[in-house]
Amino acid sequence: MTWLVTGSSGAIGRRLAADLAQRGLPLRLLDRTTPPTGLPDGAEFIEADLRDLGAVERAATGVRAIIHLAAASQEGPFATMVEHNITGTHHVLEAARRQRVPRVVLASSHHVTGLLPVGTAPDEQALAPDSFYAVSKVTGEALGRLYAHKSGLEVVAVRIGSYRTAPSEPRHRATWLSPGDATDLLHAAATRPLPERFLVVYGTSGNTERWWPAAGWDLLGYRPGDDAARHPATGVLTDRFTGGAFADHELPT
Ligand code: 15L
Repeated sequence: MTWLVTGSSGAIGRRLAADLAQRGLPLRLLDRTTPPTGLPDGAEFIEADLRDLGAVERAATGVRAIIHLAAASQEGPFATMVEHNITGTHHVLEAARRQRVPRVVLASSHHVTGLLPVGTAPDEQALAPDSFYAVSKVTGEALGRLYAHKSGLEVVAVRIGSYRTAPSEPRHRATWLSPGDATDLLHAAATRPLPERFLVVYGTSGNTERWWPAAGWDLLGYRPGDDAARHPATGVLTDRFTGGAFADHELPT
């Protein structure tokens, strides 16, 4: 059965789609723009906007898992976050409920705890969003939990760290998520049996200096292959908060 990937033309989506296609998975890719690098062999592409619930529902027909990556991925005005991230995530979950898609993986963000000072180990309750963007991701997690409870969907929210080909700033020693590890983690989140219908995990590589717990990794069978410590040093950490620059931005108007 088909897998649906939203935001498939973005950085994570393009690499994920290529990797999943290589694993032989039938893919339906959804984005507002066609991928600049072309489609993986055999993948179907749907040009659609997540604000259009009907289009999202059609895309979810006959799907076994949705990996929902599409989002405004930087800080921006509150209205933009509501329109694209909160409404977009609601539409994905609602489409999954209507089309009886068994599993949805939500790309959340470590910024949901970005106002915790560096060195603080968060637990699942310790939400501290560092931006309007992070508030939209908190809301996405809340919607995921609600739909898992009320509709029988299984939902895994992955709090993605810093997705980069290689660490490039001091905080990436803790926050880095390599492309290969991202594919492994998102694939596991879409397939592994879950003890409960809702799960939240942090998404980083196996960084020796990581700040966040690995809770849920064993459950998903996620064994990261990369560690930022194996890359050249990136300088001295000056960030006070785990969210880095997001925590220092003024609120946009
Ligand atoms: C995120 O969640 C953002 O979407 C991305 O643009 C990066 O800035 C990343 O976090 C990060 O903090 O490195």
